[in-house]
Amino acid sequence: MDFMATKIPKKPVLPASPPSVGSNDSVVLERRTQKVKPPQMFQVVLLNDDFTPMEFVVYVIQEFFSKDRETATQIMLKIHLEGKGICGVYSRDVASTKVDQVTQASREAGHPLQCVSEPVE
Ligand code: TYC
Repeated sequence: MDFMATKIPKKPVLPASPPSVGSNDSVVLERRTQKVKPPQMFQVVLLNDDFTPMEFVVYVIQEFFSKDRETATQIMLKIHLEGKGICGVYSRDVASTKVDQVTQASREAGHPLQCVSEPVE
């Protein structure tokens, strides 16, 4: 039987500031602020057009954004009525891949559906 070497990930530790000595020999430890920001996230948005069938948009939202049929239909109708709608929020690479996959599937099916990603503010 094979055993995999596993390591329990450690909590990241902030570098401690060098202790400084106060005027009366007291030791002063300053609290450092967090330096690592969470990564920028990207929302993947579908745009409305006059030609792509509603059924195809519902299929795309289910297939590429893992939504159930009811949720996908609601998102599609929002896009149809308001012009655009968010289908999901991902890291930069995943969002970019979603845009490519949706665009390829749409062109292969002969539809002009537009899919873009934009940074979440
Ligand atoms: N407006 C399209 C129609 O009436 C439907 C549609 C919805 C198209 C959402 C694109 O992202 C879209 N057939």
